[in-house]
Amino acid sequence: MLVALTVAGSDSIGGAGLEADLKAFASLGIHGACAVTAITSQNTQRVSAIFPVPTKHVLSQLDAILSDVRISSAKTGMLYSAEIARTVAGRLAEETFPIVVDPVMVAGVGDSLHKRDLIKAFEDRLLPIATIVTPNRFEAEVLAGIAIKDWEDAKKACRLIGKMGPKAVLLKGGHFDGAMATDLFFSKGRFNEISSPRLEFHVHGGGCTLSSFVAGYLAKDKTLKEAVVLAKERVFDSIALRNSIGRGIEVINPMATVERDVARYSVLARLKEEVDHAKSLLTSSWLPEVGTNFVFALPGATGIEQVCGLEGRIISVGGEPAQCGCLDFGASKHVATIVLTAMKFDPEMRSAINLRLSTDNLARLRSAGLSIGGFEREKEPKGRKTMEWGTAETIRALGFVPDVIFDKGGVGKEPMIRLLGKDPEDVLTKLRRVCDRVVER
Ligand code: PXL
Repeated sequence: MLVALTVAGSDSIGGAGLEADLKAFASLGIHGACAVTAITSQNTQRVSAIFPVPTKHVLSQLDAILSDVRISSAKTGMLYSAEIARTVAGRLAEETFPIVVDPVMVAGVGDSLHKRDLIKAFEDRLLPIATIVTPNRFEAEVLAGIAIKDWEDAKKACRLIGKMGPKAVLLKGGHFDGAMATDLFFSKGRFNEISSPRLEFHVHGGGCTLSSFVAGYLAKDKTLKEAVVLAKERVFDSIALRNSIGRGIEVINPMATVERDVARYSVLARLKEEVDHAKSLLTSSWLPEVGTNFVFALPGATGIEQVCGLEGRIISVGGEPAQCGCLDFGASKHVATIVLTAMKFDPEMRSAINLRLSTDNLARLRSAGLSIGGFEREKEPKGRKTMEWGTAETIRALGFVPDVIFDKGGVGKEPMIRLLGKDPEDVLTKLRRVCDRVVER
C-alpha cells in the first residue's frame, strides 16, 4: 500500500484542508497520513477562528509518521505561521520523497489563513526543498513580488519563483479569464501550457485537491508533467461533481472520478432491468421505424461515452418488440444527446426512451397528465445540432424539463416522442401510465 503524507490544516466543514487531501489520496487508492498544523473553524461562508497546533506537536506528528512507514510523497497545505513552516521544512528536508508545496494563504471563502511572516519562510525554507510549488495567481504575485496582469507577467512570476529552488512551478489558471482554464507549468527553464475546459463554478477546496492529486500521482511514480496533467483531469471531475452542502460556496468532491466509475455498474444493471420491462410493455404502435433506444447517464455526465444505451435498438419483429445488441456506454447518440442537454438544465434528469409519434400516442401521454413540450425542426438556426438545439429550445420555452419532448419530423426525419425521467425506473413508471399491455413479470 502506498502511503502519502499531507501536512495541512483542518477545515471543519470538510471541503478543503486535510479533509479534502485524504479523500483525494483515497480516491487514488493511496493511504493518507496527516500531520495537522492548525484547526480552523469555518463553514461554506467564512473562517471564524484558527487554532494553530503548537509547533512541537506538529513535529511530533511528523516524527511519529516518518519513523514508522515509508512515505512515497508529501504535500504541504496550510502552514499558518513562519514557525510551523520552518519546523516542517526542517523535518521534511531530511527525507528524499517528492514534496508538493501548495502555498496556502487565503481560504476559498476569502479569509486569510496565514500570519504575515509565513511568506518569507516559504521562500527561505520550503521552496528550496519543493519538487513542485502550485500557486494560484494571487499567491504567485505574493511569492514573486510582482503584479500579474497578463500571460507575460505570469511567465515572469514562474521564473522568479523558480529561482527560489523548487524543481517546478505550476501557476494555476483558475483566476485568469478565458474559455479554457490554462495552467502554466515551468520546469527546467521551459514552459508548458496545460488546459482543460473552464467550469464556471467557484468551489471550496480546489487548490488542496489539485496539490494532493499531484502528490498522489508522484507517489505512483508518474513524472512531474504526467502527474500535473492527470491531477488536472481529476480536479475537472471533482468540480463537475461538486456538492452543495451549505448556504455559501459549494465544496469540491475529490471522490468524483471514483464515484462515477463505481456508478457504471449500477447504471448498466438498472437500465438492463428496465429495458426488459419496456420490451414486455411496448406494443408495435409505440415503436418508431428507426427503433427505440433507452438510455441512462452517469451522474454528472458530460459526453455520450458517459451515457449507457442500446448498441442496436428495440425494433418490431412480427409485431413483437425485439432487442438488437447489448447495452454499452457510448452506444447511443440521438437519445443520449437529448439527455445530456436536459442534464444541463436539470442534472437529475438522466434517462430517456424514444417512442413513435402518432396523434393517438400524444393524446394518451396528455391524458395521463404528463408534461409535454415540442420543437419544430424548420426553426432550427444553421450550424446547430438538432437534438441539442431542439431539446434546449423546448426546455427554455417551458422553464423546466418536461416528461415528454416531441417533434413532428422533417424531410427524411421521422417524427419522434422522447419520454424523460430521473432514472429508467422513473421513465418506466411514466410509460406504464400510457401503455395498456399487461406486464408479465
Ligand atoms: O484552499 C486552501 C485551504 C487550505 N487549508 C485549509 C483551508 C483551505 C481553504 O479554505 O480551509 C484548512
